[in-house]
This record gives sequence, C-alpha cells and structure tokens, in this order.
Amino acid sequence: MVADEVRDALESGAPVVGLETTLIAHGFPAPDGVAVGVASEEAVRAVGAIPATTGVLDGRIRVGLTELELERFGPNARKLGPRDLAACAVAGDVGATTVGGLLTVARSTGIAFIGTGGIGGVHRGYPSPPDVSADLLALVTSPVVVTCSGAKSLLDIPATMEYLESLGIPILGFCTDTLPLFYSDTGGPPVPQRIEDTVTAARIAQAHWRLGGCGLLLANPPRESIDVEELIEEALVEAHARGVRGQQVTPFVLAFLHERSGGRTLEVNRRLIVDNARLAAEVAVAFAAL
Ligand code: PSU
Ligand code: MN
Repeated sequence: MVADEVRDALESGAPVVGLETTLIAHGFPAPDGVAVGVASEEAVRAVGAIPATTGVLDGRIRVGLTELELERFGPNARKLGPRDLAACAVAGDVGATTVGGLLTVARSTGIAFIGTGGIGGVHRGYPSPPDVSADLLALVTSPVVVTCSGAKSLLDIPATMEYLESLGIPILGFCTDTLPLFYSDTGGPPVPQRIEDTVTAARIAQAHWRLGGCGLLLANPPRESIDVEELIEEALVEAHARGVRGQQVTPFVLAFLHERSGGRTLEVNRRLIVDNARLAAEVAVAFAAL
C-alpha cells in the first residue's frame, strides 16, 4: 500500500526517496531510531523530494509512513530481507525492511532512489558460514541508486567489492577515489568511478538503466570519520562466543560499538544516515530534471 503523497509523486515523475526501517528498529537503541528516521525524512523534503519510508504493518507492506507509524518499528520488529516480506505481511507481524527488502518493494513501486547507512555484503569468515547479504543480490534485479557510506564496516570489504563487480553493480565514489568504510572515510579499496556532482550520478544511472542495467551504488564518505576497526574485531569475537548468528550479527555489533565507543559511533552513524538520505534526494531531484 503506497501512501497518496508517494503515489502522486511517482505518477508525475517527481523525486521520491525510499528509506528502510531496519535502521529505525535495530540500528539504534530505542527510541533514537525513530528520531533518525524523522530527521532523514526531513532532509529528503528539505531538498524537494518525497520520502517513502517502507515497512510492514497490520498485514500490509506500507510505502510512506507517518511519524506515529515510525514509532511502531521497535526492537521487536522482524528484520525483513527479500525472502521475508510476503510472509511477514501475511502473518500480520511488524516488519522492518533492510536495504534488500526495500529494493524488492522499490522494484514493484517504481522507486528509483534510496538512502541508507551502509549496505550488507560478504561477511568476514566466508565461506564459513556462507553469509552474503541479500542486499547484494537485490541490487541485481532492482533499478535503484542506493546512496550509502559504503558497506557495513563489519564485513569483508575486499570480498564485497569483488562480489559487486561479478554482479555488474556500478559503484560511484561521490567526491572520493576510495570506498568509504562506513564510519571511516579513508582506507577503503579504490572505486571504479569517481564523480563530483549529483547531475553526473543521475546521468550515469539513466545511461545504465537504458542499457538494461539495474542497481547502482553511490558511495558517500561520512563527514565525520572514526576508526573503530579494533572494536569491530572485538565485537565479532564476542558475537561468535555468544552464538549470535545470521541476521542478529549486525544489531549485536552495532550495539557493542555504540556502547564501547561511548556513543561516538551512534553520532557518526546518525549523521551519515541523514546525509545519505539528503544526497539520495539531491540525485532524485537531478534525475527528475534531466
Ligand atoms: N548498516 C547499519 N545498520 C544496519 C544495517 C546496515 O549501519 O542496521 C542494516 C541494513 O538494513 C542492511 C542490513 O540492509 O543491515 C543488512 O543486513 P544483513 O547483513 O544481515 O543482510
Ligand atoms: Mn546475512
């Protein structure tokens, strides 16, 4: 079910930015996630686009939510990848979309731009377990520009880059030659293409889609950068020791980092999510004007 405002914008070709709800439910300690969701929506509106925050409520996949509805995405919400959307809706559970879940919904609604923190990818230790985020495969079938600060920092970044190349996913470095490492703007592998402005991002997306291509990544370095590599390694050891697996790993690691960095990762995380929502909106606006 698409909110009227979002549907009108999509039908008239006006800029729309899809936003996920996993960040709201699981990316921050409650109730901070709701404030991040609201701030992201405000950033999207401030540059002239319509936000389409997406999740499952009351048995329906909902695109475009009110603030009161955002508040329902608490820690008990299910985390929804592409495989989970339909089952969650039919079960009547509250479900928060990941990037992969959001891309799946975007494909059927015509949303072409989304903003997030960092996408999922190849987890460290692959192939044991063979944990590759469904975010990557969803990019193959959804013609959407995903604006992010690279991939989640707890992943195997070089392996994730290789995988993205195999899948044919373009990665545009926004005013950067290297992939941002989520919390950190330096130290990542080189990106295949650097661009300097949002019009170029929109033109590349248009050309890629005319070729029959699908998802693209727009990698935006965080304004504030911190190095938490040591804490990430500690968090992963701790997660393993406690038997935290699969979909639960990211929320566990994020909570660990937030706590052990004295809240600094929270601040950086919040800021980059809102910045990425704004940049996604700027690209959507540029695309609508091509
Ligand atoms: N990045 C964050 N926090 C998050 C996520 C990414 O800083 O919570 C979420 C996004 O919703 C992303 C998902 O789509 O993690 C990927 O999870 P997994 O690796 O389990 O597929
Ligand atoms: Mn996974």
